[in-house]
Amino acid sequence: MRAADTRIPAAVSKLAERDAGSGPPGALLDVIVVGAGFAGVYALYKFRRLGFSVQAFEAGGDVGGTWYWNRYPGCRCDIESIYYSYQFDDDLQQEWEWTERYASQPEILSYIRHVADRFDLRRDIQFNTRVTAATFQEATDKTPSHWTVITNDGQTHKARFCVMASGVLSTPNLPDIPGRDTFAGTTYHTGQWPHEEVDFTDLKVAVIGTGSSGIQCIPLIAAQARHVSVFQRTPNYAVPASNRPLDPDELDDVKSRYGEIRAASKKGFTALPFKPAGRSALAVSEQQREDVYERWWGDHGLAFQGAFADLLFDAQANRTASDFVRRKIRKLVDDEKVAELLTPDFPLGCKRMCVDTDYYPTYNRGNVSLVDISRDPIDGIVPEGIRVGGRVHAVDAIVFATGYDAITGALLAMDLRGRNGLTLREKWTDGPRVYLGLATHGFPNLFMVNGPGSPSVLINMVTGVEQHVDWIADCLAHMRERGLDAIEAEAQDEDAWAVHNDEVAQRSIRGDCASWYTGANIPGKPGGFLPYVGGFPAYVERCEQVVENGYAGFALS
Ligand code: NA7
Repeated sequence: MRAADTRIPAAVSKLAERDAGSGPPGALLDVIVVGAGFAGVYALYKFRRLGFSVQAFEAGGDVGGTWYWNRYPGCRCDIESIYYSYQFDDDLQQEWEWTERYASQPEILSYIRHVADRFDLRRDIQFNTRVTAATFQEATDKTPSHWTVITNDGQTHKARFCVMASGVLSTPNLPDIPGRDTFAGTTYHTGQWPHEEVDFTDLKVAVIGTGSSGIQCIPLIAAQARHVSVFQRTPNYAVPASNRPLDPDELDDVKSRYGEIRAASKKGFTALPFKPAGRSALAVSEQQREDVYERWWGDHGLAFQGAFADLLFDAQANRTASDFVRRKIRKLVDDEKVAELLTPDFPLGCKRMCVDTDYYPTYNRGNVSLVDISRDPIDGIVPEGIRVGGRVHAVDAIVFATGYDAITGALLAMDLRGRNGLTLREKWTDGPRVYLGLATHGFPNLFMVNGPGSPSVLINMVTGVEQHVDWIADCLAHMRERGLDAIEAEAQDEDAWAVHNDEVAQRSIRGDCASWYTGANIPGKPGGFLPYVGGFPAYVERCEQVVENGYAGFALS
C-alpha cells in the first residue's frame, strides 16, 4: 500500500513538546475519552493540543473502532476516501495516499494507525480496556465536579470531563435465536470478525442478514465457499459502488484543491460536496429523470439517494427512484422469483441504502441460494445448521451480518450514573434525550460524540466527528478561561431539540420504516428517530448559535 511510506516522525517530536499529555497516574485528569476510533483519536489529539491532561480507554487492541472490529471480506467504506478522512491537519491530508476510490477496511485501519503514530497518541491510550461504569461526583470544598470511571481491569480513574467516543455501530446485535449455541460449526459476526484470515473454501456457509455488511461480504464469500445460503428477512436497496483504483494524478488534483473541496463539503446536507441534479424529481420529464438516475447509478454510489433534493422528503418523488432501482434488480438477477424476493417494497433510503460490488449478480451463481425468512422466520439453530419452516439448511459456518444496537448501544452498555445516582438507562427509558446530540440533562460534564440527536450516521462521519470534538474542545477552553466548574444541558432545551428532530424526521420519508435509525432492529428498544435528520449545515448553524448566545440551553456554574 502506498500509504505505508508516508510517516513523518519529525512531526511527532515537535507536537510532543507542546502536549499536556495525561499527567501522573491516579491524578485528577481534565478529560477521559472513551473509545479510540475516529472520534476518540481526534478528541485525544485536540484536547492534548489545547493543553488539557487526557487519557483514552479503548476496548480493542488498537485504534480504529468500527474499522478495527469489522474485518469481514469485502468490508469497505461507502463514502469516498478523499472525503472519509480527517481535515484538521493539512500536512496529514497532503501526505496520505489513498489507493482506491472507496477505501477497504485494511486501508482505513492503516490510515488511522498512521494518524495515531504521527501525532504520538498511543502513549495516552490504554488498549484492551473497556470502560464499564462512570459516576458523576458533585464538587466539594476540596475537589471540583468530576467523573470516576471504572475500567474492566478493576481500576478507577478520575477526570473533570468525560467524552464518550464509544461509537454508533460498535455494539453488535447477535439475535437470540433458539439453539444458537448448539451449532456444531463456526459462527461469526461481521462486527467481531477474527484477526486471522477465515477460509471458507469447500464449506457450506449461511449468511443471516442483508444490510450493508451482508451485501458487502456475500459476493466474496460466494466466490470462495462451496455453497452460500443467504437468509433474508428484508431485502435492501443497493447501488453500485463503482469502486476503482485512484489515479495518483487524480489524487494530486484533489490535494491541490483540498481546501475548496472541504469547504464545499461543509455546505452539503450530508457533509459531502454533492449537489442534487434538480430540486424535485417530479419537476423534470420522465426521460430527463431516467437519464439522471442512469448517470448517478453508474457513478455516484450512496449519493444516488440525493440525485434530486426531494427524494428523501416526498413519497411520490421517492417512488421514481425506488422504481428505477427495482427495475435494475430485475435486470441484474436472472431468476425472476429470486429477483422478486430481492426487491424491496419500502421507499429507497428509508432504511440505510447500501453500496455494492457484484451483489445482485452473485445470485446468478450456481452456488448461492436465497432463503426467504420474511414470513417464516428462522425457527432455530441446530448442530447441523439453520431450521426454517421445519427444514434444516445444513451448513458448516454461520455468518451473522445482523447489525448493531446502533447509536445508544455502547452508551447504555456502560453503567453511567449522573446527579443523584440517576442511571442513563433510567433516564432514557422512553428513548434518549440529548441536547444537540452532545449532552444530556442530569449528566454534567459528560459529552457524547455522535450522540442521539446529532447528524452522525446520516452524514460523512469523519467531518461530523471533527465538528463535534471542536465544539466540545472550544467549550472546555471557554470554561477554563472563566474558571467554570460544570456544564449541564437544560431539560427543557433537550426536550425541545428532541421535538424538533421528531418534526424534521416526520417530514422525511426516513421516519416511515422499521430500521436501526429508529431502534426497531433491537427487541424492546424504545422508538423515535435517533440521528438528526435536518442536515449538517443546519446542525452546525444551531451549534454555533448556541455558543454565540453564551451556551444557550446549557447551565454553566
Ligand atoms: P443492518 O443494516 O442493521 O443489517 C442487519 C441485517 O440483519 C438486516 O438485513 C436485518 O433484517 C437482519 N437481521 C437482524 N436480525 C435478524 C434476525 N433475528 N433474523 C434474521 N435477520 C436479521 O447491519 P449492517 O451491519 O449490515 O450495517 C450497519 C451499518 O454499518 C450500515 O448501514 C452502514 O452504515 C455501515 P431486517 O432488515 O431487520 O429485517
